[in-house]
Amino acid sequence: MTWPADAPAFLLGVATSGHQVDGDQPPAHNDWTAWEHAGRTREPSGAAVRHWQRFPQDLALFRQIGANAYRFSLEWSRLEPAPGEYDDEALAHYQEMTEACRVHGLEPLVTVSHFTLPPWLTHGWLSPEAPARFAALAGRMAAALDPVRFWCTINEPNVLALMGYVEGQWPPGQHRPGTAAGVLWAQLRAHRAAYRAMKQVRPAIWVGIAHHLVHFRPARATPGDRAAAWTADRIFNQWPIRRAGPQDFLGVNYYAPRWVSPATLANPSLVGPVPGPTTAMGWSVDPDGFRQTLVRLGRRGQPLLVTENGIATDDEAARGAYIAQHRAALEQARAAGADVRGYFYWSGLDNFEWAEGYRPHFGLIAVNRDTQERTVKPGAAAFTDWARAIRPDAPPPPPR
Ligand code: IFM
Repeated sequence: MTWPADAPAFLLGVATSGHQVDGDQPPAHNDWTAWEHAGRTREPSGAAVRHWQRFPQDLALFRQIGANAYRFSLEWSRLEPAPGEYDDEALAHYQEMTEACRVHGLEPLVTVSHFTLPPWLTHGWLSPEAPARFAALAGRMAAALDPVRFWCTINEPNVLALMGYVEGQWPPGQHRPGTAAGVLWAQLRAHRAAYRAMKQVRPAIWVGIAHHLVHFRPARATPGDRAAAWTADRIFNQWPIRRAGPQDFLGVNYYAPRWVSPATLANPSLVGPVPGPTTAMGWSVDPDGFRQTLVRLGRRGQPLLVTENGIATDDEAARGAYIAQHRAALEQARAAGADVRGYFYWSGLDNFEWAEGYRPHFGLIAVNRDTQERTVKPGAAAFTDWARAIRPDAPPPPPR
């Protein structure tokens, strides 16, 4: 695949997803609004950060902190409110957004599906028509959103399957590992069909999946724990990558390691037990796990895009350190041969963190949800430092 000649050589961006930032979606809008209105989250997403209306201002801020790229997602329920019926106004909104990205010097990377599903897909990804309907939507969007050259079909298929069908904390709230495997497989089939549909209309675009990768570490230095870490890596990380079919790049969402033993494998959870200090999500900080993940993945010989990496914290020194350490880890992985073409910090804005509501603060930009006022955080300076190293015209960093 040829990298677009006029795209930045390295995409340094920020990421968001529609449901987490757009706001003002009616209760029956998608599976998440229904879940929120059933009281299954800490609070409902409500007005979120009104990115739907305020995206021009937000894009200007992303550029101001040094980004040259922006990853955001489409909302399937808005685009296809009933099966086969597409909404022109929603499409026009996304066309405006992608054009605005260009105006602000941000290369758009668009995710077609980031967790939320339309209510008419009654069995979610297990609905027999889901892969074909999804592929039809993806093909239409690739054709209609002309300036977009980088796409993720689906965000974190393994996390959706785990949280919705094993842990039961996300819709549809089930505890059925066997079904989770089917949900993961359905998403991978949907990706394959979408990939074909998108490439048919725009052969030169780059299409991948944003894979959530956990760095599994053995809880103790015993053969049993090592085998558990190896098994967890095969099932959670590698299986989706191998079975997804064609991907022009491997999207990497990396946050944290997890320590595993045969006992924790039997009771899968993304979180804990975690030794040492943790972030507001209870996740440990492990930049070397990031380096190792990139180096290992890089051996597959495919370009990598870090589609998400970030920290939930109110400690801006910790945010700055997290970014600087993960930047160093990424640079070491590149020096070791991993073909990493970009990095997107999660997130550009504080936003709705699913079951956790608005409490975890991942953003480089804080949002006062009463006034919707935006403030660049001191921790963003580490991101701007990085931008200035690759883009000498980037603005000076915000005060630390
Ligand atoms: O907020 C999420 C995002 O939607 C998917 N990746 C992980 C982030 C932090 O939990």
